[in-house]
Amino acid sequence: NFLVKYGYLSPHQSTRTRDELTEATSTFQRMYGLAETGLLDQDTLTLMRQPRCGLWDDVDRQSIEKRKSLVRKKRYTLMGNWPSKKITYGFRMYTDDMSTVQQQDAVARALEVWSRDTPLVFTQVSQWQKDVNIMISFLRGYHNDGYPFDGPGHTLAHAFYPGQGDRSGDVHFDADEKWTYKAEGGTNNILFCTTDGTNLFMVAVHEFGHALGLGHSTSQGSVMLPFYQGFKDGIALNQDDIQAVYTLYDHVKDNLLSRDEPFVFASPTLGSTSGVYRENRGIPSTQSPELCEKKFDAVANIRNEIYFFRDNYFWRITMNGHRYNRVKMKRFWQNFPDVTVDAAYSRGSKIYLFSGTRYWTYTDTVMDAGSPRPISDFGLPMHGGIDAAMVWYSNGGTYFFKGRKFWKYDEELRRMESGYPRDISVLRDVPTNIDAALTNPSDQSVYFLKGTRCWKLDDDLLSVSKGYPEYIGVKWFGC
Ligand SMILES: [Ca+2]
Ligand SMILES: [Ca+2]
Ligand SMILES: [Zn+2]
Ligand SMILES: [Zn+2]
Repeated sequence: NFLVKYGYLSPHQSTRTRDELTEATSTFQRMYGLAETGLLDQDTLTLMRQPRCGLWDDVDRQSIEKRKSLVRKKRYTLMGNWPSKKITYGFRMYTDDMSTVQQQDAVARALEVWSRDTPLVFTQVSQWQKDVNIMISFLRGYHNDGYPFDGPGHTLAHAFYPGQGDRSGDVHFDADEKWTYKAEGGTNNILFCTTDGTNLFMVAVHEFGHALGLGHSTSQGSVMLPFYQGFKDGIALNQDDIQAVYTLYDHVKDNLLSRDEPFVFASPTLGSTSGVYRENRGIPSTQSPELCEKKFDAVANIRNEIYFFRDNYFWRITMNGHRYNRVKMKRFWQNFPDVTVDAAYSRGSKIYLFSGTRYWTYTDTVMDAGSPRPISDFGLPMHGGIDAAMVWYSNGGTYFFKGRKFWKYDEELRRMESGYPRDISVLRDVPTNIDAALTNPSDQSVYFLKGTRCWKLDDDLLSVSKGYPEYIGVKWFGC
């Protein structure tokens, strides 16, 4: 039954030979890294019984790929795309298991997983608006789409690939599951420590992948693995997921006419495994995906050059735009430990590097005595570190950012200015939880970085400048 339901055996055959069953079982075992016995042994049955997504596994392509995988093949399948990177979503039917605010939050955070590392932008709209891309419903049993749910357990949800049909992009959650809400990072809060039930956020991350055009994956760590794995903190797309989104959407040009443009390729509906598979066209760029597709940990203006930090390395761009290759932190800053830089800023010959609740100061490339020190020196809270730091040229102040708060530090008096922290919403349209911030040496403007994009601040209006956000790669790396 499982082998038929998820695409391992054809449903249009009344009799099957033992060989066909063995072959189908082997295929399943091969795809998920089990011992390839061809028998329904304990490990195999355990995995088959796990709660999962209702869509088919992409059997033919993946099993063939794995068989001849001398070279690492693309481990994702593409099922179609929307004609725009700006994608709308809405709710048609809510569940009673939690408040609508919680459902909207879980969904918004799930979409944030998809927008964080990709060029996609999501907007919630009313269910009455015409042509909503992704419509969300909680439904039970037979619900008139030919794919009935199965009561509590096993099948948790399914979704429809992008296309022009009424249901395209729609996501259905099985209303017979007990859906739970848990905020990311909420593990310390006893109220959110639910171990039973099915986490809406986790399942939503997976189903939105289908609604964006991705099929099931067997890639380690992919959010498109079909089995439910319980709540995981800090879930993110893996490299294959990100590559799939770029392949689907990179060529999509957003303009006013985009809604009327023909779809680029065929859009099979749910259950089909005959999606048109496109070879990766590559990222149109002179630079590597390292610089065009990934976020940075921190960025700083040091002596009018921009330093981009990621994973113990940095890239440097001079004022006239010359780009230097990646350099290991400790090759430049003496004795700097193997930690990730959360934030960095510089004044004169002093450089301040932050990681967690500690910071290091350097005079040029020499570490100052006493480093590292606790960030409470600045009056910053001693939990979790900070998101970003910068010197704001137009007023000379040092600023720190964390979550939705920011502080202004008085370097003369060595304390935070009164009235801080303030809410980042006073800087209109600047996102919360930014990755990095700096004053750009070439135009003396403040830029906030988050994911693959940056926001330029208009100093006078204290709001985001026209034309932003822009891609970091486009702005600085010639992507
Ligand atoms: Ca179910
Ligand atoms: Ca950061
Ligand atoms: Zn799925
Ligand atoms: Zn359905």
